[in-house]
Amino acid sequence: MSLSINKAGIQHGNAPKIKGPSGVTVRRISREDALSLWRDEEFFNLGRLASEVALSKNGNYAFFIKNLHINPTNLCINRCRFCAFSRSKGDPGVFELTIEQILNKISSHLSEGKGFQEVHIVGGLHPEWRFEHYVNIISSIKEAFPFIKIKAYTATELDHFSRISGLSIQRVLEILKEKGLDLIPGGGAEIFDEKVRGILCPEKISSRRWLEIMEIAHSMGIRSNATMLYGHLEGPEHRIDHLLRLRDLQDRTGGFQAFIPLPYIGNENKRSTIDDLKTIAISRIVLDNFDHIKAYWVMLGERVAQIALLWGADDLEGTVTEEKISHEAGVTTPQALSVEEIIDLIRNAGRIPAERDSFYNIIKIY
Ligand code: V47
Repeated sequence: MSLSINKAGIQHGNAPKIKGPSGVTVRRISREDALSLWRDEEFFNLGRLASEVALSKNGNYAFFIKNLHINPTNLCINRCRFCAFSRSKGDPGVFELTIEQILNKISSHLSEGKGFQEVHIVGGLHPEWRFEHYVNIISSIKEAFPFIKIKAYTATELDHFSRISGLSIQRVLEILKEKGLDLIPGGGAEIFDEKVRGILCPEKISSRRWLEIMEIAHSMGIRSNATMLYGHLEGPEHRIDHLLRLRDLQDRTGGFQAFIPLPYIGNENKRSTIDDLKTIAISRIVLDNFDHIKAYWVMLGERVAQIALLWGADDLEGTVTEEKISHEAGVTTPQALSVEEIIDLIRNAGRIPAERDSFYNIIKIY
């Protein structure tokens, strides 16, 4: 496909237009357009186009949040083959945090003066914990720290709660929301293509179920993110298919806040910065109804995440602290970045650092 960036705009079929600040126009693109953009487009053109879209949506801002990731347990009945984090009973390195330990982590983090906005809680599907325990984690955090927003439990975990409790997803979510759940992280989506998913993680919920759970959450006013795990068995056509399924759902619900492409950690030989940046750029262009594309520095690495801010991303996630999922898989990024480090990354990329809350309200511009 020929793509040209000029004052007259970028033409992709007849779909709706997005207008960039420099007058560039992008139309909603089809599966075929997206594939040919991926295959044929000159790398820098792709980056400029994606950056135009990002600028048109969020101006020159790049967002971050002061947050804390907590994984309550790594015991998991699923044991997906790509996941280096999960353990079975008796394995070395198993951990199960008590609610008291979770609360202590939060309060010691607060007392270190790292005032933060949000806890991000995801973990394994524990073989014995009951739904009530997962609910108590949320209610205990909210009771002790009512000012902290709780982003917790992926669609995979929510499906597990529904199975072990016998309650519908709707009811599971009602209870969690009542006890303090504020929003849902985007994990567990992996790759939607049924064939690839069937090899990558046959034990995981189906793509259809993941999307259904998100649709129910959105219909209840609970916002969420969406992820895509790439760089394993899939090809570009599977990545684009994944994006289009998300775009379709977002057209119906509008409940997704951010999309986060996650590079598979574990086969570094297969990874390249070009691939990471192209994935961010294509995501930004295809997901014309998503406000935010997050470059998750923990998995991308700080430098690639920084460059991604010029390839369509507008969010670096946050200070994070104690990330375990990708560190178990061997990433060499730090466990946390300070606010100063994040601000420097954003400024040096020529963007304006904007500290945000869980719903992208700006708290402070640096
Ligand atoms: O779903 C597991 C992925 C996800 C590996 O919503 C791996 O704001 C790479 O979803 N290599 C969990 N990825 C993390 C996640 C997330 C992270 C940051 C922000 C948000 C958000 C969500 O991690 C899992 C899985 O796709 N994962 N193992 C691995 N070896």
